[in-house]
Amino acid sequence: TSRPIKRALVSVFHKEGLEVLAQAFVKANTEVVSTGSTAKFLANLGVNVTPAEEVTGFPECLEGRVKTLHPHIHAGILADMTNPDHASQIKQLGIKPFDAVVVNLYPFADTVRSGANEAETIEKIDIGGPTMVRAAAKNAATVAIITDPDDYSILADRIITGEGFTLSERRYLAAKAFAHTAAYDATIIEWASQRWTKPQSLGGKDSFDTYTRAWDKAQTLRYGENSHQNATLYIDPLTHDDFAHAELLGGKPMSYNNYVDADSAWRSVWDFKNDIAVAVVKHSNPCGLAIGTTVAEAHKKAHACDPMSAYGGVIAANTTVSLEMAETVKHIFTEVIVAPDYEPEALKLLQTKKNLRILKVPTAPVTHEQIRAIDGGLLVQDMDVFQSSGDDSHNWTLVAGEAADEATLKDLEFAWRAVRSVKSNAILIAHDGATVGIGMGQVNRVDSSHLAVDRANTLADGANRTRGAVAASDAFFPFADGMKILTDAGVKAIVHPGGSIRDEEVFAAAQEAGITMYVTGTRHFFH
Ligand code: 93A
Repeated sequence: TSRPIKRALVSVFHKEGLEVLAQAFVKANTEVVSTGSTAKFLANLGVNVTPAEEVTGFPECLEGRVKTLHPHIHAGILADMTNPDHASQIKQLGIKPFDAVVVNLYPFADTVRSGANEAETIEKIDIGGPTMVRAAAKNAATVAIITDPDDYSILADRIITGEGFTLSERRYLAAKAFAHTAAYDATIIEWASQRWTKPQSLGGKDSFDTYTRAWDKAQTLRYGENSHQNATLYIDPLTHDDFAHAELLGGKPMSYNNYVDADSAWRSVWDFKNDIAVAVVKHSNPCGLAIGTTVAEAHKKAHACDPMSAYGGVIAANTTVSLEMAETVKHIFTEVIVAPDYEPEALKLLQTKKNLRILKVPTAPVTHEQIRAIDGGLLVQDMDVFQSSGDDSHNWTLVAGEAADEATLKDLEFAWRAVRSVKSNAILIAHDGATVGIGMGQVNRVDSSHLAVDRANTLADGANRTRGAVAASDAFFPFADGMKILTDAGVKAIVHPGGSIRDEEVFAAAQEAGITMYVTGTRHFFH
């Protein structure tokens, strides 16, 4: 099934690595057909190249948009030479078959990332390249398709030895090539669908019949959630300064769990766009979240919520990490720190901690879709962000007690934002712009309330941190019981979405307990 490579078509945007191929072509006296600048490049390396224009008998036109889109090229790629009919047809037509096609495509994603305008970007949508790649891949029966420069050396080898590739090798290369053009198209879809949304004249909301996205492999991780699980990080090919592209300024490579926790922490702090915020996260739940007048103060307040759990945690800040904050962090065993930047002295100090992964992410997270795999399917939803009218305290409804004073209302607003980051069922107790007790991830709201109160008070060296504090619940209280645990502990104001069939019962219990209660009408479940 091996087919020696006597005639090759080469058309590549990136010329790196062509030297090894050129040497092989010269050595084996391979017939080479090539496009404009690739032909020049190969000729300079001593290869005897035939320009594509000579094969097509047609000049390159439309500023290069039409170079290889011609039957003399495409029948040469698509002729299945194991089929006598094909062989005789192309012979009659005076078309010679190709044994190998080497193509890499216009750098569409690089062009988008460089900030090029729309017209420049459109010019970098390669049409002729993917056409050749797909044609050659379809015709793996007789053609070898090479799209990956890492495969040049093996191709060179097989040219020189005269072996060519076996059918199973050509088929593998074909599958790889189809993946390459599919990812290329998916990247174009991502770009186009962001810009070219469905106009009113075509009616309805945007939604394609297939879910198509390209993700570039960024790194193979050491392992997944556990050491027996393989894991890979894929990144958006069109972005460059978001969390997944974070710069690692110190410490060991990021692990799977590090990514999950740090992403969670990063999102938590950016829920507070108008404040300086710091989050300490463990197992993707905050064990402390606070705002402050300085980043160091915010960190101290966040850490104080639960110093025990902060051990081995992830810290995120939504502003430059100061030397003052770094001096505190230095003494806390921390897996990852993520921030938009670091004061030079702070970075130097943190870099002395060899195991601390230091991530720099210059831009705030962008609202994106969230993807979760289920058996045989994919759930895609909009990311949960603070965008509903119920997230604005002006629209809250007072359902028990007196309207909160300014300071209490500020704490309620803080608690409402902070509870978004906590896995459901979530109860969060806060005071003075900091969490003091978090009850996360329980299967009933009573346990979450207990947990929040217990953590607040057992971790406080005898101090009572719930008295006079406020609380938020990510969803309604189905009964008054969970709420009562909070009021019994001295919580003076509660905010929650409301919407339970027993709302009146809950409101009455709040009234009886003499606390202030607001409902938002908006829920922030997080599972
Ligand atoms: O502009 S195209 O969409 N039309 C074509 O006919 C065509 N043929 C090859 N792009 C085309 N190519 C691409 O040109 C290849 O995919 C490759 O990336 C590039 C190589 O052109 P040159 O050899 O002139 O640098």
